[in-house]
Amino acid sequence: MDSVLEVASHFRYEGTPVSYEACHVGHINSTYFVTCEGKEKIRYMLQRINTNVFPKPIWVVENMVAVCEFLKKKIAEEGGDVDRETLSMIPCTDGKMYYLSPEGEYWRSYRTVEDVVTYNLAEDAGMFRSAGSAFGRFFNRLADFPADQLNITIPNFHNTVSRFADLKKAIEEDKSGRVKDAQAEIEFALAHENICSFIMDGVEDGRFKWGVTHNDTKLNNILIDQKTGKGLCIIDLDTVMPGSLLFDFGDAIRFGASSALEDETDLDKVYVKPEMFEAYVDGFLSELRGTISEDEIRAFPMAARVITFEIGIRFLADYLNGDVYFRTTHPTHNIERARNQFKLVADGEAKYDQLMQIVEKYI
Ligand code: GN1
Ligand code: MG
Repeated sequence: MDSVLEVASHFRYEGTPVSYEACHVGHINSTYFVTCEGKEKIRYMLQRINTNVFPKPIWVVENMVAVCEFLKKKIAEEGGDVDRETLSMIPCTDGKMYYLSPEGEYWRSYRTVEDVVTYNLAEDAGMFRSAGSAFGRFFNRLADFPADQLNITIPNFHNTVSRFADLKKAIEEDKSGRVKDAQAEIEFALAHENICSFIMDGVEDGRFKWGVTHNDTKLNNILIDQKTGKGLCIIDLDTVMPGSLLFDFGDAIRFGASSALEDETDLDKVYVKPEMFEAYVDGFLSELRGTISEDEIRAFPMAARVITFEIGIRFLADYLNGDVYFRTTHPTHNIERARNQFKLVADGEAKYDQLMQIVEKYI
């Protein structure tokens, strides 16, 4: 692999890159914090784009540049802090917004937003409420972004029907001989095929709008201001693409309304927390009132279940394919994650009436 400091030397940083540390969050790209010394110490984030997942890395960078520029204008109009409320990408010495190394690896960089925290678990409803309003605000700010200018970095990213077809293919091919070890999980997945088309059906018949969405709304993709505790800056813009806001809602609940981390293996510890669901609904709708329809609000509990199922079948398919997509630390990692997600699907099913009662309060 490229040397991180050598790569860093190709970016127009203030000061000289002197040290770096790896950041182990995220299943896809490789991320480093680079410290530069000059007049002051400044930290930058340097990321190697995973070209197995993003075969057209330049498309990812183009989207990020366009979205960040657009957001900066909006934030300035609102009188916000353009340096902290969205990412500031750093050009390379040749003016490009990415660096292509002689080894053929693509790198991009932005300035680190300081004095923020991120969470992998929502322990506090107030904080998860502000996560909901941060993603609602993000959606609103991008409402008039010219969606046709976005590159489709991963086609059918949240098309659960096509994700299900991918799983079936993985089962048929059984590339790593693991089908025999995943019988219960495969059975669970096959028994839930009927929920896959829930969101796309609503999009096709016009009940659910199509806008610009983030598509990876995990709680740890929000930088939370250490001083105010408010959701400050949305990161990981790799999959910003046209979509339904139910994708973003569902993914946020999947991750943040869970009682446990995505790779918790003690399934008794994994369940949906209705109080976190409610906090997120409250925050999300505080920003989206007027933009979102009653049909969409009523679809919240199902959307959360569908997107949780979708990520579950993606983990399962990757297990069957031999762990070629998500980063894993051990051979059963992906199937453990799939089990964890399926437990949430089943619990969301059992708590459906309770979640619907919450949602009805907002209609
Ligand atoms: C991946 O970027 P990262 O690691 O947060 C994945 C998401 C999944 C998530 C599961 C491009 O996100 O779709 O929901 O893992 N991103 C991509 O944790 O596939
Ligand atoms: Mg991501």
